[in-house]
Amino acid sequence: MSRHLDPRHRFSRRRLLGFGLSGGSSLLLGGCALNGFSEKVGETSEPLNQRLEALLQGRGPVPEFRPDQVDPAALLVNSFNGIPRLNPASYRLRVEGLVSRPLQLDLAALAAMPQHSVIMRHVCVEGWAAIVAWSGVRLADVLTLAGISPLGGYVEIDSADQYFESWDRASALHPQTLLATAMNGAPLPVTNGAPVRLATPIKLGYKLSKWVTGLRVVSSLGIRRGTWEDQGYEWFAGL
Ligand SMILES: Nc1nc2c(c(=O)[nH]1)N[C@H]1C(S)=C(S)[C@@H](COP(=O)(O)O)O[C@H]1N2
Ligand SMILES: [Mo]
Repeated sequence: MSRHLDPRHRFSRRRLLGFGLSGGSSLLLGGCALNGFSEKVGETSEPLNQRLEALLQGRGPVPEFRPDQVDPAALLVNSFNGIPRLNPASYRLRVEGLVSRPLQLDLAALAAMPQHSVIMRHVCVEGWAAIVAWSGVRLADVLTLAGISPLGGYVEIDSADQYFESWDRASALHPQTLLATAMNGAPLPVTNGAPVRLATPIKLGYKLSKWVTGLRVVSSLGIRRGTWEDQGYEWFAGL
């Protein structure tokens, strides 16, 4: 756990966001130039424009692992503020902020939504990784149900242990980003975030909030960006 606090490791990862933004903006200029060009050449430039769209909207699906590659023993428990015990009967997931229909979803409502699984590598900056199978609902489905505003560029995530996170919209809407209620084929253990935690193959472990109690759609990032981010960790933390 000390590695999370050691400033020497703060910026050791590639700055993916910085790279993506500079690449994206030059591509955007390229795209504008191409628009005039595409009127002349017609269909030939269409695949280029589609590629540009995909880059601007975020990335596609990440390859997954096989069920026999799941390694339950490799998944360490990382909790920095104790283990909150939420009562499943009274649990509600709040969805608020820039949404047209604020929600309070109980576990039955989440279970009634389409269920998805992802088998992914969980990577913790402390230097361990584990292949885990998560199941639950897509975060995108919950945000769509709530009517996420086009102005909602970010999602803030509250947890019962006061852990805090904020995500970019594209990562939140990514089809492999789940609000997981099951792990490795069994109900999510309390130590791993029951009843609801975030799971995605596109971000580092510290972005994957456990014991999620609230989602708030916002138009810009606040002063607090995340429990670890506010101590110098990379905010985008893409994998
Ligand atoms: N609410 C909450 N979420 C959290 C944490 C935490 O302390 N509290 N730790 C994070 C870190 S650093 C990691 S690596 C993963 C660990 O998940 P696990 O305990 O299920 O292995 O949870 C993340 N989500
Ligand atoms: Mo971590």
